[in-house]
Amino acid sequence: MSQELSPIDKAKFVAAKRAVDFVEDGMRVGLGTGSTAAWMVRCLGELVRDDGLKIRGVPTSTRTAELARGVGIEVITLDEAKWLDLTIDGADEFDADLNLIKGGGGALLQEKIVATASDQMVVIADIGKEVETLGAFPLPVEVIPFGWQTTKSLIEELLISMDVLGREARLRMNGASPFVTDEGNYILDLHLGRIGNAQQLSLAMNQMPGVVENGLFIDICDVVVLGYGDGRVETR
Ligand code: ABF
Repeated sequence: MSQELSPIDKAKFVAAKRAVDFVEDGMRVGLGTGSTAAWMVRCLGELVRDDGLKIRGVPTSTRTAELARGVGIEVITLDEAKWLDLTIDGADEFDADLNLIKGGGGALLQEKIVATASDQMVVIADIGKEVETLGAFPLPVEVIPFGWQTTKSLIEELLISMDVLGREARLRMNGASPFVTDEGNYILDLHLGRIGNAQQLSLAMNQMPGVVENGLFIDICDVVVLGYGDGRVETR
């Protein structure tokens, strides 16, 4: 299958295929969102169908839930699972400490809840996601629709007080309307350029009443499985 793919899809596919080696019979598995995670769900579906692998999956979005059911994975809720053995998910950026930016696909809230309720989080990524310092990818922040413009102003003030380089916060749109998450919230994308102290920024933003969660995943990821366009795979 991988031979017909473009280099970027091949990188995503080989990372996903390697990552499913972490999955064992009987596990409760968190299923990430995004194009790389979709490869992983398809690979797991093959194992369920062809090898009789028995797992229960907790999806991180309605998109992933539909895909998982479609490939024959038993889907349960996080509350039914209570705790997960493993989560496999994509990312928008990762650094040498395996800290991440996630949420480009709009599912960061469920992704963070699921990942933190897992014994292990494995991230699958193509080489383009590796960065020295997080922040070139706009940082998604999920906010409550009520008073979102006030929350945006408070975030911008925080960025100034923390001396963050870029300070522009943009409401994510879906055509002419705001993009709405699975949880009914909005997303502000923060164009920061470079995030010097990711942990401090994450904690400070999450203290604001209008902020639900942000896309910085600090000390959550255990392993990154990195795919290359030529089919090589590395584990970090
Ligand atoms: C999810 O999908 C997100 O957290 C991240 O924003 C995105 C990565 O998408 P892709 O795998 O399509 O690059 O994992």
